[in-house]
Amino acid sequence: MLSKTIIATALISAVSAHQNWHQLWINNETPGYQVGIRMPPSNSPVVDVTSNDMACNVPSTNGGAVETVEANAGDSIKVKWDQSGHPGPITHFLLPVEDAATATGAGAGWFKIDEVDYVDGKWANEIMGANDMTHEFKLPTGLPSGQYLLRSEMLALHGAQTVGGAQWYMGCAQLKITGTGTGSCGPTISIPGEYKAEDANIYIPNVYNGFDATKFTAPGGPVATCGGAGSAPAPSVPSSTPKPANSTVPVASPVASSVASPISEASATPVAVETPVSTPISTPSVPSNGTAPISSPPASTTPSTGAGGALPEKFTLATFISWLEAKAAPKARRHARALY
Ligand SMILES: [Cu+2]
Repeated sequence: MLSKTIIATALISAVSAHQNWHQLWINNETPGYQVGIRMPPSNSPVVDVTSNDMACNVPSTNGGAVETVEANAGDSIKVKWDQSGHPGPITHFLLPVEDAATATGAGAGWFKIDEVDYVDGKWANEIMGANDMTHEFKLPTGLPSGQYLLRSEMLALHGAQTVGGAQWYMGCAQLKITGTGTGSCGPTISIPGEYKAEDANIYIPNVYNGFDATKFTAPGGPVATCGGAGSAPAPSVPSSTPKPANSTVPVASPVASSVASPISEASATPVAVETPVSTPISTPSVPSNGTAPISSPPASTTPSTGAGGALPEKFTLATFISWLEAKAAPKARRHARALY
């Protein structure tokens, strides 16, 4: 029989198997897997909102080799991420730059062009899970021609009950956009700078207890509008409303098919869990009490797993993960860089 320590070690690494953005499509045509996107050296999150890595993640080890991809204002952009059981929104930002191949992205001038938070009882990651971890949106029609960094951000809230516990996953694509816009887009924000560790949508003390996800709005301000009269803000988000037919089991198939998914690893370990492991980390569905949209430890239905608390004799995987995270909190939040 495995000791709790061994299981804990296995699960900590499983839980910390994170996510990256790997591919984009422009009007349903892709330049290729990991083409046009700066790949960070690991799939670990950034957790320090003051870090320059908040802009485009940890600098790629193949810097300079990334292709800048052509697109037109108004084009449809589809992104595909790794499977994610981490609850939270997805947002997209653009930054006009002189040279997309060399700009670091850190600093002022970013503007938001797309956002999906918590829709119809599902976080963006769950909605994407029902769509092969893809999400589609459009470039604003009023964009001026030029080079841009396109930043895709998935914020994970499963640790947001502590300051610094929110996890940021992001990547930047390099785009050369042809557009007819003559003005600029705004409002703009600075990355880093805009996000503060204790912002109400980043540090959420009650994230597991009474938090109303339906009122959540992702960081970064409102979606921008571009140019002068006649230009439109980012059009609606085609894939944010998945086919209703899929909506009852948003993450089932990706979980089953993704070997790299932390859920698969977790379920492969011989942990004695009582609940089905189909969606252990992400929210299985809106809980009956309706107050804890982020799955893990609804205090009303599972034994307390406070930081110093002991693990109960029988426990669900969600409870165990939350117990682990509480137990290893300081390390777990910084684990990322060290473990990968
Ligand atoms: Cu992770």
